Amino acid sequence: MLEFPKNFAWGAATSGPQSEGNFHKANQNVFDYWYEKSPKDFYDGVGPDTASNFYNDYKQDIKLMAKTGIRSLRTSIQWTRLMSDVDLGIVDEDGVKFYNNVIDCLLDNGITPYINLFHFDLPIELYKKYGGWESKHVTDLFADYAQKCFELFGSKVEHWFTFNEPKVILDGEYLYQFHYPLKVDGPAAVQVAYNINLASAKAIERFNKWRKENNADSKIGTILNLTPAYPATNDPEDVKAAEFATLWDDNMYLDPAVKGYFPKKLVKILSDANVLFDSTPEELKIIADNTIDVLGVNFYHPERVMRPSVSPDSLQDWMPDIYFDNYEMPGRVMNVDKGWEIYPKTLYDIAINIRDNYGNLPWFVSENGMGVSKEERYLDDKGVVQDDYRIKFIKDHLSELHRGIEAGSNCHGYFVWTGIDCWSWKNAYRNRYGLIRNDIHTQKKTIKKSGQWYAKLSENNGF
Ligand code: BGP
Repeated sequence: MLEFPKNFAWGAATSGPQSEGNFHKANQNVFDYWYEKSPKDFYDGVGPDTASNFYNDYKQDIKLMAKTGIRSLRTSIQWTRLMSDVDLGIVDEDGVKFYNNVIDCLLDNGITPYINLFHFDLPIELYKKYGGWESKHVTDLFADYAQKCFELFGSKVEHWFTFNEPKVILDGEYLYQFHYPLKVDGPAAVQVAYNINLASAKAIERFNKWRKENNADSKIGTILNLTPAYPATNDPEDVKAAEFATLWDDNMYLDPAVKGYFPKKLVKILSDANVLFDSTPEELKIIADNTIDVLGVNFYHPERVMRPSVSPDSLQDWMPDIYFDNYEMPGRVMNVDKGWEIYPKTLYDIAINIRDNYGNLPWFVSENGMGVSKEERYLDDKGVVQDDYRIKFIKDHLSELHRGIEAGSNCHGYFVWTGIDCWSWKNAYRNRYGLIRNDIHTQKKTIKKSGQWYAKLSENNGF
């Protein structure tokens, strides 16, 4: 039996835009807008309007999650639901009531809320007016919104997070065209990365002030998807490529969040390439002074890289992947549906990296899970998904995490992605990740085999 530390948080993660549905929502975010313009860009033409109907079903959904052993739920507040005017920062009473109801219902069911403030859902108005995260003004609007959240819900919420996966914002919106505005602009991506780090630090600054004034005991962090890169060989050129990929994908967010400054090596590379972000000493001081208390790590798959096939100097347009090529290791284990490698040992490597290079900061796995398409294939005659592959995936990752904890890494929780099958951006309902199945035609929710297993895992504090 692998036993986890006392008070280990067994949780699940989701987000507002992926679960709630757009009922009574005051404003549109980038996805609502994009879907309205071009539904064909979304898998099966399914948009965010209903998602998993959490807005209407939250009481029943929370009870079901409690039944599957979920003792902490990470979800997000939607800026576009909380505010009736995102530019002026005016709150919407229906939005405030909804989030109060959800938080109360979680607490009544013995589930601790972990509240994130931004999960890819930029209000479209801020993109149209100011250029979204390309604009520093938006970083101030974000800090105002964050402060409102602390004031409104801070008496009940002890775990706060500023952003989910900033790397995906860059990849999807500015580099590889899978999220609106579908740009390909390397230098803009560099500035966006900086601005998001700045926005996070500004929100933490407000939080620290609020916490002091209210004598609160709560904590704030950020959520990063870490994809450490392994070099294809020990050849120095491959090692150099892997080093850049890790600097770009992980350390560009991890270092400012935990240490308060950007990695010097990365700054030098960007500066040599003439694409360094615009910054001021005042902003860098805000970043230095407002680091996180706790880190959430989303982990799905590692990255394997090799030296680039073309020399970076011969290329005209700067893009981060001019420094490395992706490498498909022969024989690697794949989640075929998702096209992602399954390599649980990375979770151990992450645990050790945080222990040794990031001051053994308190952290937790804020997302990890197995996405499978056409999951109705695995329904038994009682209507229960027999998802043994998901149980195996979670067990394998927990084993590596446990090894990291035994080695002294300060990890205090594991949040599976996700509790209830939810809508996922462009992929809509293609990949199912839930411990609970959501029939998207009837909105009927049924606990899967993995959900029954998770309940025992949580009760026994191990497996
Ligand atoms: C993470 C996001 C989640 C979720 C998950 C699965 O990157 O934080 O929001 O979408 O990935 O994504 P997908 O359903 O596209 O496989």
